[in-house]
Amino acid sequence: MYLNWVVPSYWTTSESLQLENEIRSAVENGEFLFHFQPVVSLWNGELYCCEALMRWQHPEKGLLAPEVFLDVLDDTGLITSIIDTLLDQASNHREKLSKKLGRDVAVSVNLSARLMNDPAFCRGLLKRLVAREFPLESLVLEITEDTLTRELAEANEFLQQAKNLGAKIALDDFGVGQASLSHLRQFPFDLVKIDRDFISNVHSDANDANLVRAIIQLAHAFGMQVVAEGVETEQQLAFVRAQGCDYIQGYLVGVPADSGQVVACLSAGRNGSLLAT
Ligand code: G
Ligand code: MN
Repeated sequence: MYLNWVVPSYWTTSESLQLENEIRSAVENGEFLFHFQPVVSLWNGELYCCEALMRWQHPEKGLLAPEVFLDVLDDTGLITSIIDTLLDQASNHREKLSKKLGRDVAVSVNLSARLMNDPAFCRGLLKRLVAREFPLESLVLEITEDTLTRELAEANEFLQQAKNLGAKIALDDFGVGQASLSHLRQFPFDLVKIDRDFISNVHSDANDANLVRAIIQLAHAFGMQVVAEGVETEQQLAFVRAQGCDYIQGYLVGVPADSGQVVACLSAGRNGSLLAT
């Protein structure tokens, strides 16, 4: 399902200036779009939600992954211009999915540390969601650990507000980066997503297996549910399932694809079942 996937391995200084300029015009030309990747319940095999993942439909280079452009979008603040595209596409996708399956399906969106620590952005985000009549109980907000290392007060207030309105809050890429166990007591997350770095080696590396097992137990002790990211093989699935993991995401159950392709793959008759239980 992957299209022309091009990820340059490095950029020189002049290339990165050129990249910034290209990104500015790409924003103006509406070249950024969102793909959606299923997150599947291990309890009933059904689709739980779809994560919106940003892509750049570059006119010459094809479809580019976030690694190529996300830092520039974020550092320049241009990312705030994409938020309406995100909310429009997430909202449409949620409606199409829910219609096809005859039940509410959530959509999850990623919020960078920069956005979360911008009070005006946080206030505006809630207004935009309300304006779109987006049911907050069908929204998962994914935040990365680096959000928590900055001044938390404003983000915390926004996250609590969104949670009070029914949104679920997920701690993304748990275990890599600025990991601190104290984050788990700083905010009542609904979900913890285990980074795919840990999942990929659960069968060959006893340390990774121990870490994944411990993270699942730890999150459950806090009343949080767990998503294993980057599940690619039946062995990885069997491992996380045996540890009581709640959800999986990864190529085994669905690659990120455009909304139409994801909806077409789901069979309404099986209630969006993607996995045998
Ligand atoms: O680390 P992070 O969760 O931000 O990575 C998200 C990216 O990982 C997405 O852009 C997606 O294309 C990719 N991805 C999603 N599922 C898998 C998977 O099962 N294996 C690998 N290698 N990459 C994945
Ligand atoms: Mn994410």
